[in-house]
Amino acid sequence: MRVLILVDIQNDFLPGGALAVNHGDEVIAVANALQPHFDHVVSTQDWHPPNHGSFAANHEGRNPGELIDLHGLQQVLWPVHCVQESRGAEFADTLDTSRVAKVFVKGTDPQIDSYSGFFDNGKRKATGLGAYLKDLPATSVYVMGLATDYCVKFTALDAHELGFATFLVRDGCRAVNLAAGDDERAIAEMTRAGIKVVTSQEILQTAT
Ligand code: VGL
Ligand code: ZN
Repeated sequence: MRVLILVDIQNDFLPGGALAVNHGDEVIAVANALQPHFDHVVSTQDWHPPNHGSFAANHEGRNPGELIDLHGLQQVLWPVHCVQESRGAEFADTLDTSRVAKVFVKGTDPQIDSYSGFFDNGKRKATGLGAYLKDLPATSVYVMGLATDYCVKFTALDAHELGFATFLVRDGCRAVNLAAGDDERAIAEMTRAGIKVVTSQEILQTAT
């Protein structure tokens, strides 16, 4: 079974949001167009408590973009974003969520961040997405959403590592690009790992 994973298509990652990704809103149309062509659709949702350790505001004198050690792991500090129950954490208004069978939240533990939809950044706890996909059973997974260089990348890498044939929908992703070129570097890293890069066009042309 072919599964589409929509990564963090949430208000705070859209233009005007707390952690705005340039052109992040452009992935919504891609997500809506692709969903009817998949057997199954799931979504991840960044879902932080207000005291989350990835927020610069929770570390005195620190600013977004800085690196700290957070309980033994290197952590980029972010603006306060995707706080549980906030408007910024909601899925984009125009995202069609009617086909999303299940939402996997991540980043709920204040002590550790979670870029991947499968595990926290220390791989200490699973979100349940891996077991869920194996149970379906998913054979191939297509990953798209926000942001290419963080949550999309780590979700795709973990999917591949868990044994799913993994595809990155390139035009369905946009990057944070803290440093210029992070977008391309992330895609190169995924390609090197064995993830195949495809376009939504290619999927629609061969879709059932
Ligand atoms: C993300 C930074 C912090 C993402 C989430 O969805 O890519 N990036 N939290
Ligand atoms: Zn986050």
